[in-house]
Amino acid sequence: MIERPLKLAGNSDDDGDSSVVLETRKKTARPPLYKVLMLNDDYTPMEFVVAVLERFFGMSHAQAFEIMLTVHKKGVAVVGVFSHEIAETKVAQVMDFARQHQHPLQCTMEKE
Ligand code: TYC
Repeated sequence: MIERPLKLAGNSDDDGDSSVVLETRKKTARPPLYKVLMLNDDYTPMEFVVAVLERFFGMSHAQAFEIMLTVHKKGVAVVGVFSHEIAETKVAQVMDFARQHQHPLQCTMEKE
């Protein structure tokens, strides 16, 4: 953790002395980010994956198709990066939607 003195005030009267008040301040840590990953399988229809990426990740049809093909060819792709809470929600939404439609589509998250 980086600490640095924070200058709050200095004497500007010209009576010869000089002083500053120093305070240590911790820099505000940014919250950790989580990658949401989509996994390939042999059964989920391509169009279903495209629809998921459009619906839950706000992708255009062209973007969604491109990412779906990456997953299909490479086995996995990052489909978004979010705070822990948002990532958990996206994963749950995708898994629920896939289960409702009886597709084995898998979605996970991992710390960036
Ligand atoms: N491999 C699937 C098929 O050939 C398509 C697919 C793509 C499935 C991406 C899952 O995350 C996935 N029907």
